[in-house]
Amino acid sequence: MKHIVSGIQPTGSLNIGTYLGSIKNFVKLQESYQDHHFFLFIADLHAITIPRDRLELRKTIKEVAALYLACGLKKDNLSLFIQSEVEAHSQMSYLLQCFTYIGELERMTQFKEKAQKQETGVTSGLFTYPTLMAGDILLYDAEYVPVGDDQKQHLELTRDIAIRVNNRFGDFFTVPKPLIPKVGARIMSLTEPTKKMSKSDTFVKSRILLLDDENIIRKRIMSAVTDTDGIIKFDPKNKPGISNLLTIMSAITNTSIEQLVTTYQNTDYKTFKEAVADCVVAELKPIKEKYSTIINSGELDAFLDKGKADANRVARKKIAKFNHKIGLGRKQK
Ligand code: ATP
Ligand code: LTN
Repeated sequence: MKHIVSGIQPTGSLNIGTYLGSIKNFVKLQESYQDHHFFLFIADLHAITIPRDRLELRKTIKEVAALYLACGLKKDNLSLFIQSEVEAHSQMSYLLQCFTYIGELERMTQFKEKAQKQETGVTSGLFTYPTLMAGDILLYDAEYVPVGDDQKQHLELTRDIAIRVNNRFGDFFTVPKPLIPKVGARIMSLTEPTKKMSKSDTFVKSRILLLDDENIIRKRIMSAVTDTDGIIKFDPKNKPGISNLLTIMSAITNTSIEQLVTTYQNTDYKTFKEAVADCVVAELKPIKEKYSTIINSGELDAFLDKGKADANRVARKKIAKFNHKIGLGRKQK
């Protein structure tokens, strides 16, 4: 069976950027790729590449796991697991470092941006982060990797590493392809719409969390930064705020941006923002309800145990084969 793999870091409460750029897309893909098996995980090993409070981290791991299910993923063709519970991920990351050049890692824009923001020392874990991600994907021979726009470069590197290994040792890894949503791959900050909406932004008003109360959601959207020309049209360069709100509405309602522009072009920003707020509130309401049932049930732990067993079965086999392939260990043939 073919595999689809993706992960989300437990670096903070999830916002509608992560939701529209990844989880909502996973839900759709589960419908269109029913013959594939999905390995989705909580990337806690990635989260520690930047210093975290350990109690906060543990709480967020659980929250992200519950949110995956609350957002409507079906359990049939899914293994949901916590990355650190599958040791092969750390092992594979080290092995792949031996097939990755320093120059390649130095070129990663996410590393450069995160290293720049870092107040204390930049860890070598942050530098080698892309090899951990490559391992996450190659361990499962993923055919597709659904991600937001910001992960394209990491996916390209993963493909380069896979091809390099294959050229040296014969076809060993499946070379993965990214699946990037047409709308919603880059949701922008509500306060600075030229920047990505991010979990780690210090400004809380920049984002809407999946678990925010209705009145907070409405306030954030009504006060989202726009412009003064009063025209509703899609122009990300000159009108990033309005374009971002159109994108959010389009991704949620599955209505094209052109159609939304036609519907709202003769209204004002207040009316349009109220409509955006209504659709965000309606989308998040059932998620919040499901979340509160799941987080307090044994169902989540049972499903994560199953995911851990499924993932370990596949990953352990692959890492053992890889060790052997590259000449490690005692086995001669
Ligand atoms: P942070 O928001 O703290 O910078 P991150 O986005 O780098 O975190 P994750 O939360 O692990 O890291 O991202 C999970 C998935 O969500 C990835 O596929 C990523 O591309 C996508 N994603 C994250 N933020 C957005 C956004 N603003 N718009 C669209 N997709 C996003
Ligand atoms: N690096 C990603 C999260 C991530 C991921 C992965 C995504 C870790 N491992 C494997 C897809 C496949 C991020 O920061 N958004």
